[in-house]
Amino acid sequence: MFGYKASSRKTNIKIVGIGSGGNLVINQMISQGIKGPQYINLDTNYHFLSLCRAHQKLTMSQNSGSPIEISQIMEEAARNNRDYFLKMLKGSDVVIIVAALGGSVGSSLAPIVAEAAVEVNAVTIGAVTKPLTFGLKDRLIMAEKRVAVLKERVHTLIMVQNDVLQEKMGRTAVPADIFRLGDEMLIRGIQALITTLTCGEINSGRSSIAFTEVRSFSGNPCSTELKDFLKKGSTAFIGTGSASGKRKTIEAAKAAIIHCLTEKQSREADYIILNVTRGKESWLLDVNLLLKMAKKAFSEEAKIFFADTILNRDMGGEVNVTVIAGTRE
Ligand SMILES: Nc1nc2c(ncn2[C@@H]2O[C@H](COP(=O)(O)OP(=O)(O)OP(=O)(O)O)[C@@H](O)[C@H]2O)c(=O)[nH]1
Ligand SMILES: [Mg+2]
Repeated sequence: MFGYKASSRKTNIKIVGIGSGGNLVINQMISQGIKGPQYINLDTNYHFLSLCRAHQKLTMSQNSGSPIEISQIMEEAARNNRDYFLKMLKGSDVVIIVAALGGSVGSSLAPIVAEAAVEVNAVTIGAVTKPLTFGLKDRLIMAEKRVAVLKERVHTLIMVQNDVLQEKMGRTAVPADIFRLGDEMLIRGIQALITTLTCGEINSGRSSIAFTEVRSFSGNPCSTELKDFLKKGSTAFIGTGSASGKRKTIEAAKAAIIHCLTEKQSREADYIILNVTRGKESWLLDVNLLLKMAKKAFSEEAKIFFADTILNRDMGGEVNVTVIAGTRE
């Protein structure tokens, strides 16, 4: 079940960062050398965009007014420029839309970009953070509404809830720490997703990847099978864990699974993406044990996509595990 032949055509993945939060995530992915997808920055803040590093940058004019008024104006403008978005996304197999919900730019434009992505026939994924409930009420209402709209428009919505992170980090955590962890989770989640979706394709991961092995535990190429799962429609949550020492892979997997299970909805997952990232000096010991752990924790029926990513550098003995659990609505 190993070593699928790379398809003759590479999977075309476009990742669109929208608004400040979304673009910060994209910028970090580029800085970390995560190669393969085409990156697009979309924002109204021209100065901020000039500092961004995506392959393509799109700006829309900035308006004044309350966040709700600004969103309405922007939505209208985006609707009038639908052809522009269609052109931007044409030819993509997968579109991942990244935004921090609760602001005006990401919240209002993400659903419109999603609509265009579906129209060009791409598997359309939203990867978003939800704001803290102690934030401004306007932002919260906006985020809740947008989650509902996005669930209708995208095929799969991957969510990081800042409130859940705050609970995990404890009362002393400040918003900046929560945002940092949320961004890191999105990055690792997207990395796990694109690694699995592009299994066998050489430059799908970080530039320093020596070898990526993906198994789907059936006869089909896992990218096709995973795309089918994503397309059926689901809400997905991410868990991350790191460990070093003798039982590091198991410990990191345990931490990632526990982390993911803090989102109650993931307890009935239909599919699980499990990505182990290790340095070239580490050995992967028992894949079957990892799979058993995941099935026991989530669901015995869940389909598992397993990716083993070996970075071409020393990770100081540390192993990272990322889990994405997707549940059909
Ligand atoms: N993930 C993440 N979220 C952030 C960060 N900074 C702020 N947020 C959260 O993201 C929400 C949206 O903020 P932005 O991304 O700045 O909003 P925007 O879409 O650019 O729209 P504006 O309101 O016009 O700036 C805020 O309500 C915060 O909850 C960050 O660095 N990372
Ligand atoms: Mg902004």
